[in-house]
Amino acid sequence: MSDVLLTHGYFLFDDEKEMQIMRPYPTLGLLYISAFLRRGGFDVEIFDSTFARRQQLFDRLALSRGVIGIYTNLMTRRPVLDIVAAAKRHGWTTVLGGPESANYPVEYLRAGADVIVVGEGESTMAELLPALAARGPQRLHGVAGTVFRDDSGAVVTNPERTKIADLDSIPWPDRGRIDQARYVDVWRDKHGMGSVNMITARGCPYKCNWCSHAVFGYTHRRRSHVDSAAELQHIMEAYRPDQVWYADDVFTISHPWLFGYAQELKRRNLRVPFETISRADRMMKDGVLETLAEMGCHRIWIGSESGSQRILDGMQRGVKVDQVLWATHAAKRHGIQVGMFLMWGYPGEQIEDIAATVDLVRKCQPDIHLTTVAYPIKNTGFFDKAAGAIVADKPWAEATDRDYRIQGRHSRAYYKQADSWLNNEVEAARIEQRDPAQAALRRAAALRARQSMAAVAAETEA
Ligand code: B12
Ligand code: SF4
Repeated sequence: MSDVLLTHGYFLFDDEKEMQIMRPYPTLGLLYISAFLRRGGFDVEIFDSTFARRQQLFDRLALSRGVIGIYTNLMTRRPVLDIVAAAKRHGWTTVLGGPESANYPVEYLRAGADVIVVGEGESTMAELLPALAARGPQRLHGVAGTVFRDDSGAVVTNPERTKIADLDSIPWPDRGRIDQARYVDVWRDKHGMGSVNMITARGCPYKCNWCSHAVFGYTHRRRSHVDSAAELQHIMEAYRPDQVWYADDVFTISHPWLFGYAQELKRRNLRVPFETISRADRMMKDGVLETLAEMGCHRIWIGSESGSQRILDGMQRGVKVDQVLWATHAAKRHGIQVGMFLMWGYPGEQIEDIAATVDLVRKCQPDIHLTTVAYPIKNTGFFDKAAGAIVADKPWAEATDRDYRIQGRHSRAYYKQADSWLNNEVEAARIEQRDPAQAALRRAAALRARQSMAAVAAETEA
């Protein structure tokens, strides 16, 4: 029997939307923990639920008992609770980690979990597993980075665990223990390019106030150029993807690091197409874009969020609208596709702010733009700001942080109209020269959406 069974609550085949998009990646956190524990002599089993059915996991749980470690994020609350319940029925000790359980330790303990690991899981798990074996789940006093319930049922929060100072000291994610090739194949079948994810840093020091910092806090730690490039080389040799995705929070956060990494890749004759995400203000140099292009960057995602400076400032985004405009044009000039992430419905947003966003995206003409209606994640500045107006329509166990309703905010239908306004306006500008008649139709559709929103806004204010 293994010392720990690691799994997560994401089942691709239950996710209709993702079945259309089909851009699955394995959860790196679990793979990091597996590699770290195995290096320390622990026996680790991974049940990667992505391509599995829930019943398969439940069948596995029925076969033996031991310690199960489950990754949590805000989308997987219900499946995680179901896994915890099934595991408990079969006599397992349940340990949860990741951002969601860090935000709701008491709720998860109440729902049957035995231990919540807050923060990085590697060293905590290495200390926790022997402690569980020796003392059981109710006597974990002193195991830093954990929350548990003692014999009397009282919740005990141990001190924080010190973060790993040298990220090069931990082994690379244990991709060999899952069916990594299947992820690459799925990507290749659907998008013509097999893809593998990796990270070169942990944590982000910026304070955008809707963003969850539950795991890494506001720290920022980087791996060395050499260690990152060596992992990339290994990925290419082992899985032969056509691209990688650097899942860093802000890939171009440190320009000296970026330039050094590019040099290291060149030295190894390694030019791998990739996509990644950044902030416009960390792209404000032609040298950065030029380097990204030379390294193989074919698409950069920019968290643009809003075209209204007032809203950006309210979000504590720390970026100027003009920087977004500059960065998108500069990326395109260097042959890099641009994806823009946008957010509707941040508190205080008026129709003029939406107009500013439409105007910005029209001018930027990104290759892709994606919108979300802002939702308050627990323990973020946005959550605290909106706290008095947040309403939970469903019980905690049946909902996610995405289901919180903010009183006084417009309906989903309203933001669907915002999408229609945006998409039609951006498309009209794109085809203007080539097809003026079609552009006029698009513009008329944009106007209709805008007018229907204005009518709703006027009604709400009246
Ligand atoms: C890559 C990524 C994605 C990818 C996921 C692909 C994948 N499987 O990796 C995609 C684009 C699909 C995605 C989607 C979403 N994401 Co996302 N994503 C990330 C991102 C940028 C990196 C994840 C990563 O690889 N981290 C690196 C590893 C090393 O860190 P880690 O996973 O946290 O693991 C460590 C600890 O958490 C802990 N740990 C992890 N698992 C376990 C398990 C046990 C048992 C233990 C003890 C410890 C433990 O130890 C690990 C190692 O130290 C994070 C931000 C971040 N920097 O982490 C956001 C993040 C996880 N995503 C977030 C969100 C909100 C989403 C979406 C809901 C967005 C949306 N609106 O649709 C969706 C949800 C998708 C879904 N259905 O589950 C939030 C989660 C917030 C929350 N409270 O849950 C984060 C934190 C971003 C943020 N800062 O707000 N995401
Ligand atoms: S949104 Fe991006 S830049 Fe802002 S705090 Fe989160 S990870 Fe950092």
